[in-house]
Amino acid sequence: MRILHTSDWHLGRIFHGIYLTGEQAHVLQQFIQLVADSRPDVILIAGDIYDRSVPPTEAIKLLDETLSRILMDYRVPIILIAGNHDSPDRLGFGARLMAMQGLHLIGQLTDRLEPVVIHDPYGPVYFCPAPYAEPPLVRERLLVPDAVNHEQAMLSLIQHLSAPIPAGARRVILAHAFVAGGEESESERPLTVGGSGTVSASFFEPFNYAALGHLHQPQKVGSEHVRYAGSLLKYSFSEALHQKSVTLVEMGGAGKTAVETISLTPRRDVRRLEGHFTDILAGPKNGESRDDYIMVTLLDTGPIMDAIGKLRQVYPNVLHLERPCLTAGGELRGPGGDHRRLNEAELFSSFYEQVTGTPLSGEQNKAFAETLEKFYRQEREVQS
Ligand SMILES: [Mn+2]
Repeated sequence: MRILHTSDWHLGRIFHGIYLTGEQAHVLQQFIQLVADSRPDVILIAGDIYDRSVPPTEAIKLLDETLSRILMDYRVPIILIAGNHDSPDRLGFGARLMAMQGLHLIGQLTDRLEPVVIHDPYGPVYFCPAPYAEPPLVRERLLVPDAVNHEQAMLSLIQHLSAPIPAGARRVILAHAFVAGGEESESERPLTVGGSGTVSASFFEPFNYAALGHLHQPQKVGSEHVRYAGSLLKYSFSEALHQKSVTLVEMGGAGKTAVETISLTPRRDVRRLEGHFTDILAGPKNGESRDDYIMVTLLDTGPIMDAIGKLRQVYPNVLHLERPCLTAGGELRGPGGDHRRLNEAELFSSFYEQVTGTPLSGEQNKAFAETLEKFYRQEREVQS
């Protein structure tokens, strides 16, 4: 059984004010070519298909085009689960009809959730799709009052999905979760406000392969067969040194897996440049593209007139400029440094303290976290 694992496409993503749909189409073209070349038996997409619950129409068209070509031109079945950025109901539209064509869309969690079975010459493989679901929803839908946190909710989901699988049968799980031990990037939205929301890596050990989504850096967690495929593109400057890829998994009749990562090459790279103004203005070195998306950190201390305008004459896609060494006469810096590095809870508490002069109490912090989580839940489930 040959499995192609990818995740976190985030179609419709806006990066520093720029729609990335064109860049995403470029990389998905490579993905389709990879499907044509490697002829997998199944494709697994482990959540965050879209960047938000109501994606722009260009993103919907891109997903439609990509999935249609894979299914119609190459007839490779696809199993796709919702991530924390997706609207489960919108993603799940027409799911039963499309399953008949080989497109298994698992958006909303229901008690009818069951493995998708795909055969190879050695017999069946059970693919267990665990869509992203908050603990309250897992408690309600699977009738498990113990599922009070992400850890317990994932355990309940795994038990539910594993129940119908015969002992000894080969099994693969798709899950969108923060597995403890995994390394975060700046472009993931935390699953809980102010907490980690992690689940144990040991839950995934009994599976022959775990196709994970949520963390944007391709990585294994603990074992070789428990893996994040990583995002389609670099979605923050903190990922400048990542090599984005998809994972090709070869599974034998005994369930042993061999894993290979296949690099994706973006049309424009995301890079960070650090140095003095005149050196950076000298332009790209051999092999570097001036069209890449660039963040510049200037080490100069004095003011520079229209620094970003001049940099853009050399690098047209400079999206962010930092001046950490600026001493006098420059822009004012906010109290918390770069606000883009702060999460919502940190932003709110710094705002509150600035306005009232007193820090947030533990209780107020908790109230803010609960309100924000409720907001995210509504955003995923209700028209926004
Ligand atoms: Mn994601």
